[in-house]
Amino acid sequence: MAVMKTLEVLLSLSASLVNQSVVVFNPGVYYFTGNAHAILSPSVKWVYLAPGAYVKGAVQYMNSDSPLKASRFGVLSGEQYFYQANVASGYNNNKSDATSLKMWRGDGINAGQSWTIHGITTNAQPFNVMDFYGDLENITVDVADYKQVGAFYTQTDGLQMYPNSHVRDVFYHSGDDTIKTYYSNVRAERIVVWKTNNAPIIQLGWYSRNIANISVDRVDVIHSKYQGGSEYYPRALVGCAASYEDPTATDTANTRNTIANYTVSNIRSEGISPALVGMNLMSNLDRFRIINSWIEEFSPATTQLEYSAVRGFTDPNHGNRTVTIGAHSANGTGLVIQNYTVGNEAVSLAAGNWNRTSTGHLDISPSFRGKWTVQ
Ligand SMILES: *[C@@H]1O[C@H](CO)[C@@H](O)[C@H](O)[C@H]1NC(C)=O
Ligand SMILES: *[C@@H]1O[C@H](CO)[C@@H](O)[C@H](O)[C@H]1NC(C)=O
Ligand SMILES: *[C@@H]1O[C@H](CO)[C@@H](O)[C@H](O)[C@H]1NC(C)=O
Ligand SMILES: *[C@@H]1O[C@H](CO)[C@@H](O)[C@H](O)[C@H]1NC(C)=O
Ligand SMILES: *[C@@H]1O[C@H](CO)[C@@H](O)[C@H](O)[C@H]1NC(C)=O
Ligand SMILES: *[C@@H]1O[C@H](CO)[C@@H](O)[C@H](O)[C@H]1NC(C)=O
Ligand SMILES: *[C@@H]1O[C@H](CO)[C@@H](O)[C@H](O)[C@H]1NC(C)=O
Ligand SMILES: CC(=O)N[C@H]1CO[C@H](CO)[C@@H](O)[C@@H]1O
Repeated sequence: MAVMKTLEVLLSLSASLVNQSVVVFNPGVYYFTGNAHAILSPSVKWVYLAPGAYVKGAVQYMNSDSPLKASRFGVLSGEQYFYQANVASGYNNNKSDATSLKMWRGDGINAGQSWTIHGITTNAQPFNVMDFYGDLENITVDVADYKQVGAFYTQTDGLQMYPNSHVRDVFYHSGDDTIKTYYSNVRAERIVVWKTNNAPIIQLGWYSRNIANISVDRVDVIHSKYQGGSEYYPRALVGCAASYEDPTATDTANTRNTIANYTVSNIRSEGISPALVGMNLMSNLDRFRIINSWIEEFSPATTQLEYSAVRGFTDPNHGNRTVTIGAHSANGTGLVIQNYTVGNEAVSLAAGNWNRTSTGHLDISPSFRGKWTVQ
């Protein structure tokens, strides 16, 4: 194990740690400057940030054959970086999904690897907080007691949850896709969110996805600061953005793909809130349930943020068919909203207070009549 001293972090971590498997930051303040970050030696599997360690930098794992880890109660802070700092552009602001700096990055990931992050706080990220590269279908993430603060910018996403991930006890201050459910067999629970303007809080869009068995339970939105609704980039508690490549197109579906067996439960939103759902569906939907949701109050009507829209896109490769809801669900009901309350008022079909202009503000495409319910 290598114990870092302040001056050493300015040296190339790759060169100085060739045989080390653990890097330890003891209590103290460390910095890499705004145009460097820690590209770790391939031998390094574990970054240990002791309580009281405050590291101004970003971490890039280069190990391709071991479980990876970050732990203890220190802070990793991106405060020295420009917004969207692009490593390939000298850390200047130049947006690139591939090379803008992630606070946590892993390169050359192989099947069977995992990443554990326990206890850590990430501050002031310049871009997506975390992305790994390589075989992302076969890496899993284990997150506990994680805090993310200082979302001063947009593009301040939450963590990726690769297949079979378990994410719990998290605080997110986030300005973009926050709880990102892009993969199957994921459980996310006990998440407190302070949301700034961009993107839905639970995101499952951008591409047509074939995913199943996802559970998001006990989400407490303590504050949200959306400025206005957005049709293609829904601002809602649960949402699917339209196509990443062609956001205003509605023929971007793949009707071979289905989002199934997905449950959001016990989601509460305090204060002025956005819509419950905003879905531009590029996949079929089956057994999608939103159970026990509470919205304290909606944003003022001028923002158009209160409308829950669900609309289906067409698939040009399969006869321009529109995606389906409920084709493989009990009673053909693919979207079940159960126990939805706004303020003190329970919203349901039976109570007749669900539509666009009444309490629930659900504006679901008429073509899906009978395929969804609110009860
Ligand atoms: C920004 O990044 C793109 C590639 O993503 C590159 O072509 C371009 O030269 C970069 N611009 C600057 C100013 O570095
Ligand atoms: C669903 O995902 C959980 C992990 O969240 C996993 O334990 C379980 O085995 C999965 N179920 C199926 C049917 O794959
Ligand atoms: C969804 O769950 C049902 C019931 O457990 C199961 O029969 C079905 O195969 C699952 N669907 C997918 C796509 O995993
Ligand atoms: C309905 O949801 C609320 C939270 O909004 C919860 O407190 C309540 O227990 C739920 N009711 C049932 C019957 O589950
Ligand atoms: C699908 O829609 C496109 C654009 O409207 C049209 O050109 C094409 O002929 C349609 N294909 C089928 C199979 O209907
Ligand atoms: C299917 O619909 C029937 C009649 O409306 C209802 O009694 C039953 O509970 C429904 N089943 C499910 C699984 O929702
Ligand atoms: C919406 O629901 C309200 C309350 O039930 C009703 O008065 C109104 O006519 C409905 N609007 C539409 C367009 O159906
Ligand atoms: C090597 C390995 O585990 N590959 C798996 C990666 O994930 C895909 C999709 O789930 C599987 O089909 C592969 O078998």
